[in-house]
Amino acid sequence: MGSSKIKLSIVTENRGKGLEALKILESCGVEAEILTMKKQEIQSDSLEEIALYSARIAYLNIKKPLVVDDSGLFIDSLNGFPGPYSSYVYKKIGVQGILKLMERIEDRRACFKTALAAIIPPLEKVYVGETCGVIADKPRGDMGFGFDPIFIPEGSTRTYAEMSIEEKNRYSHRSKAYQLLLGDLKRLYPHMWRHP
Ligand code: ITT
Repeated sequence: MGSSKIKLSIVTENRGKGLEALKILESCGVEAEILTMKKQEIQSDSLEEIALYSARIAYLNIKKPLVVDDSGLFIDSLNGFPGPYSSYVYKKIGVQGILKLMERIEDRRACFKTALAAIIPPLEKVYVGETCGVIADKPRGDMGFGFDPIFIPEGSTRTYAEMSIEEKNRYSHRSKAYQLLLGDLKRLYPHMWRHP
């Protein structure tokens, strides 16, 4: 215990996202904190580019090891919409708006994707996690955030919003991206680990 020298800042304005990340990192023994800060975002079709740009700007401001995640919901029958525009679309039309667009559409397949940009000098890298599933017919559950009430991951019959954080983390796009980061951290920064 107590040998960790790096504290990782999870930069986000989205508390739900921050809590998921914190649980993943802490359960693996990496010390982390949520830093509630508005991300500077560029407009791009690439989540990876958006996340990396946001992480670089955040690093210039706080000069501490950090992660930024940019995520999106890609719906097959809508040609990947809302994808990188998920934040805007969520604010404008929300879960009900997506369900309306999906009315009478039989193909309900969709994937959530996270691009997780980490700047832990000298490491600067983007990790991608993806979980596919289907869009539910109606919202279900009151946990989580964003599009959680309408997304049912493959292998479950429940929406993300019907799952505790721990359970969502067993399926989620975000946790897959974090697992890749954790693999690198174990190799590169053994001193970050409280439990070597
Ligand atoms: P930050 O940029 O401050 O981190 P944000 O909520 O804007 O927070 P994103 O741009 O990554 O984050 O998210 C795009 C949208 O997709 C946003 O409306 C989220 O609510 C939604 N979203 C992202 N991850 C999600 C998840 O795991 N479950 C449900 N919705 C999610």
